[in-house]
Amino acid sequence: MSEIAGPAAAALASLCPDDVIFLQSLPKAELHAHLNGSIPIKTILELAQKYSPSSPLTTEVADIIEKLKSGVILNDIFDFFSLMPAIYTLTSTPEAVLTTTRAVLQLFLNPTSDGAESPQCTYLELRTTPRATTHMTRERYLTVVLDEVEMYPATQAALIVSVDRRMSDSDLEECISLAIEMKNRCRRVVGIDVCGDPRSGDMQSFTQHLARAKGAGLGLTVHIAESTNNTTEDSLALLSCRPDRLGHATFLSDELKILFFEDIPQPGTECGSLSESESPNNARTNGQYKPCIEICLSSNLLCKTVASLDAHHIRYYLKNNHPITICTDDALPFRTSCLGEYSLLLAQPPLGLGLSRDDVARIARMGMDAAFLRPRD
Ligand code: 6MZ
Repeated sequence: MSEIAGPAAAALASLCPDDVIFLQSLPKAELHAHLNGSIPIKTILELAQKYSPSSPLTTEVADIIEKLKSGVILNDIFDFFSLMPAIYTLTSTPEAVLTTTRAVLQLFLNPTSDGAESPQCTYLELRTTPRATTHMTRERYLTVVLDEVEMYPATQAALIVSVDRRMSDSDLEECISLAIEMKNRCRRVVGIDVCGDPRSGDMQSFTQHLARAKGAGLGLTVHIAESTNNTTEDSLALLSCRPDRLGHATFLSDELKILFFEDIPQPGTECGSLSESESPNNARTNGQYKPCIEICLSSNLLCKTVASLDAHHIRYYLKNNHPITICTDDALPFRTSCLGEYSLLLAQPPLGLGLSRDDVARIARMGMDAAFLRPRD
């Protein structure tokens, strides 16, 4: 049974059966899916039952579960972050992390999870923030997730370690060290992500850690300019690390886009050097730097960071022939799927962007090309 609702469901419902078959048959990469944001509702309900069999759930957790069941309505992006503590309450033991990871991998990679005969996506880079609780260390958390990822072939599943914008220097140090150690042991650990509430954190202090991760051979993706709260300095600090991919990039200013993606010849910069020198000239890349933009249409619409598909920044990147990839972000609250997100590309306006099948196929290929662990590796 399909769990999708909202804009993705409306777009999918408007397609003819041939279009749906076309979208299902496209090889698709899901490169921006947060583990705890992608838990199937059925699994959340099972976890809630196990969580406290003898006493009622705390009101807060019960309230959030009701909202998730009936469809969360967000006033803005910050409402999204208030859902997470309740979800984390239910996924605080190694057993719950295992159940969750297994369910999310099945959701994306097993046939029929989307009500169709084909898996939602061909290749998944699942991301998650290593969380220490009273029941487990960060290392244990990651090991549990990685063991599940490794149940699938390397052509299908890999892991990105997220660091949260709220993390302290020592938390970052620990998470990046863990990611590097695990990557050295297992090639499925493919990258680092910077995520979390856009209002928090000083990204300049993150650059040295991100440089270390890149130096160790990990791919780098960062949530950037996701909300109007993200300042130019914040984006500059992140861009100075030359991430391989950018999450959202909704409010990246035209000035920064031109400076980084389209500029005239100048030597590049080292990670972190931009804000030290405060010289925007150092950012110029002669148009050679084209980080793939991870586009999450439903997420942006439901978090109200984008008013409509017509106003969506995907149009800028398509017009400028800049690589993009289509992602679900958090399928649980946004009630979406890979098929749902691709439907938003193909459906006619106002339900979708009205792109041609050729354009949609080209976008799907760009996603496959932007994977950190290429299926051919
Ligand atoms: C920024 C987000 C996010 O890591 O516990 N996360 N960060 N912007 C978003 N857009 C809506 N969606 C999810 O998954 C949940 C965590 O991912 C980040 C948040 O830090 C959230 O707590 P994991 O598996």
